[in-house]
Amino acid sequence: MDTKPPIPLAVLVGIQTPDVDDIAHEASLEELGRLVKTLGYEVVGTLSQKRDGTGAATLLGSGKLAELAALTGGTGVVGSMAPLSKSKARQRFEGAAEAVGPAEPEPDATRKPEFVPGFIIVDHELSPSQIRNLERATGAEVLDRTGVIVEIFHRHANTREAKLQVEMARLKYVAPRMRESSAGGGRQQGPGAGESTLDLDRRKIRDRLSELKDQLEAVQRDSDQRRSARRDQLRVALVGYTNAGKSSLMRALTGSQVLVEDKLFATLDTTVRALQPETRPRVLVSDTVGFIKQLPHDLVASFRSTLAEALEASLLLFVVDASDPTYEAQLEVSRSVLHEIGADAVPSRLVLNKMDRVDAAGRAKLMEKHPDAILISAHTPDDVSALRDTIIAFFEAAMVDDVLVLPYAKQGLIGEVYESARVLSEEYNETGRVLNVRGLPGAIARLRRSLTTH
Ligand SMILES: Nc1nc2c(ncn2[C@@H]2O[C@H](COP(=O)(O)OP(=O)(O)OP(=O)(O)O)[C@@H](O)[C@H]2O)c(=O)[nH]1
Ligand SMILES: [Mg+2]
Repeated sequence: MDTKPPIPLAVLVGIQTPDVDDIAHEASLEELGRLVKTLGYEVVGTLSQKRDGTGAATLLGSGKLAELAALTGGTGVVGSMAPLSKSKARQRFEGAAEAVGPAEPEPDATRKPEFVPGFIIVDHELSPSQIRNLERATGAEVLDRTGVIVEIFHRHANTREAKLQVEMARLKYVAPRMRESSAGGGRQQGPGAGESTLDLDRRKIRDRLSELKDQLEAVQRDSDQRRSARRDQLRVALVGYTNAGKSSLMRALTGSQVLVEDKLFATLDTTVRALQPETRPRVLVSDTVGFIKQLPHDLVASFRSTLAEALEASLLLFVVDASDPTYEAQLEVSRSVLHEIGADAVPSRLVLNKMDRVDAAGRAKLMEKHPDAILISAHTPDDVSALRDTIIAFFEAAMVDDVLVLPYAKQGLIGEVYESARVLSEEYNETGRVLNVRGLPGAIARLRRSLTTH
């Protein structure tokens, strides 16, 4: 069968609290729209509500709620008798509990004609009961920003480590929502009677989480080993908001074919490649997962190890899309995530990217505001080559000259020396090969240790 499933349609709902101005509110909704698109849904309408607090049962006033329900074909009231089509959180949990099976968009087509939006996406974190109430009133499936982000990570995770991490984050997100939705669920019949389905589900989730934790630890031991083999190498990491152009710079700097897409969260795994043309010693560049505002806390925690690459770099290139009117807010978010994972102690340089889309006046303003920043377009080879020079200069400044003696019995280690330091000259004496080297102090100390131990 080659009939494509219909594209799920969605309505966006923005909640504007008094602390958020119109521009930020619009930008946030626009970003949510892009996230929803990344998920494969089509946005067919947007609705905004100004709100003093966000604790209300449905978050929306009755007028807006009726407006929304008219779009989705619901009743507009939270009547307690209105049944939920089927516990959505439960369906999602069942999907989540099956190893890492993809949960395709659930086109909640039950009873709905194709052109009626089946999804409502709220640009705010919702409590489980707010989700339930909104679903009752609108007849559509409701997701909040966090739910969308968790879902994107779930679909895009590639490596085993990322998959395990995302499944953990997803279960943690789904579990409390499931609790509420299945709270009315009956008791089990037969064996195990007395244990409600809810208890069973909770136990299943707990078991699965501890299983995932064990698997993750094993995978992480492997990657820790790989990382420690790269310790003391010259390493720079590209970090920053999603869609800022990190992978584009990675491509340009290393000649690698990493994925570049005009999509949020195109990259979910860290890639490491050598700076091209190659230097001596080599400089390794890491491309990393992008940040976004309100990144769910569990995802921040679970991506700590993906970002461990960045943590161990000697230099962070903080990439920003300078052509985005909200770049400063994005910069703020990225800074706070890096702070949260403890990476703010690593030396960093601000890279204002996409300057090809900024006019002369904008450029002047940026230069005044960020005098130390590197202004660049990832699409301009001269800019990329200047950035390469900056990276090299950073490491050169940190390098020291020293002398290492490679005993004749240890000639096999010469490759290691060349890998982590630059050999300026060498001569032979009665003890072995005497090498004048230049490298990072840590790398030289490590080499000296391996040359003198037996
Ligand atoms: N005009 C312009 N577009 C750029 C520039 N750099 C990147 N882009 C575009 O911006 C979009 C996102 O680029 P990516 O390199 O995938 O961004 P990223 O930071 O890796 O994004 P994630 O992996 O999603 O976090 C793509 O469409 C790129 O072609 C630039 O300097 N100028
Ligand atoms: Mg990327």
